[in-house]
Amino acid sequence: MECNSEITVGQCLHVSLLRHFPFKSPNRFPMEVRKIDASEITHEQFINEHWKPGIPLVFKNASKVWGANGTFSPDWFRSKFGDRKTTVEGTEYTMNEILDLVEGKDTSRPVPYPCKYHLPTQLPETLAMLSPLSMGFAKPNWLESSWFKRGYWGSALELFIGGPGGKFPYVHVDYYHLSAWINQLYGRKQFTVWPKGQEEYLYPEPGNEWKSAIPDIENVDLEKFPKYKNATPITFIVGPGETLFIPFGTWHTAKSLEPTISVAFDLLNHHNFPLFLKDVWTFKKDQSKARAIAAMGYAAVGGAVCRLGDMIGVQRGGTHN
Ligand SMILES: O=C(O)CCC(=O)C(=O)O
Ligand SMILES: [Fe+2]
Repeated sequence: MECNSEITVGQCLHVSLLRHFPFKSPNRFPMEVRKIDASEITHEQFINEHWKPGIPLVFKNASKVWGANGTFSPDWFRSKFGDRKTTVEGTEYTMNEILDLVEGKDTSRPVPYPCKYHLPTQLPETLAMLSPLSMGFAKPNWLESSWFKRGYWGSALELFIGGPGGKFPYVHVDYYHLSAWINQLYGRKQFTVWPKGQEEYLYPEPGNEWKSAIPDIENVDLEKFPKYKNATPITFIVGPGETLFIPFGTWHTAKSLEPTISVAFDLLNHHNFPLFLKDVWTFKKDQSKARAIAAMGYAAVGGAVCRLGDMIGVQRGGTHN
């Protein structure tokens, strides 16, 4: 909508905000997750309307630029990487074994969820099919800089495989205050997010504050977790070709509705960097104070270099760890 002289700037702003965030809860978190075509939003609009305010979004087709889009499927993985192994909950499986389980061809044992492959180390051949990783939106991403490729900073570029009803084991916020990008490439997955400010209703586990103590979010024992009755979960489905952006600090969980394949990666830049640094301290100090100080120093220098790189327009490419 164009602003014109017959309406005031205030009205114009109001109408324009309503257009972008049509359903508001009292704390300004939309009651629905917006789903849009990548052509409907610029990178700048994404930054201002979703990344900065921390509002989740589903892109209908941002991953169309990836070779993986339309290619990744159970049959494709069987034919290319059927023998590739990974360990899930302490048991080693081949790709063929996982796919037989999730597709119901093997009913002799439970289907674990999530079955994950760390792409840079376990399926490096596929990385070229996920380029550019940012899809034009997930940038700047300091996790693609060589500073944060070295060592473990809570980030991962992973393939998730799941079967019907496979539930992510807990409701959580992602480690290190990273924002997550979940790219659904095969099958449909159901996600649930909780509006900001509802952590109290989700009972963060003492000592593991990133994880809810509620064991089964679909059947909450309200006698044990009475505050949960105030929670307003938002549940929606992400289908093949769609990408879900989960801003840092957003409580979420997922359930595979059918055989699914997705690729998840994280985003770090100057917006979440201060909270990231705080988490580096919290997590590393459990190992040793000296380690935590060294890690903080390294991350702080890395962050400063990346910030400078953003200012002078350094292009980071490829993938992160
Ligand atoms: O796709 C899923 O199962 C959710 C993954 C997730 O939230 C995570 O790995 O942190
Ligand atoms: Fe997560």
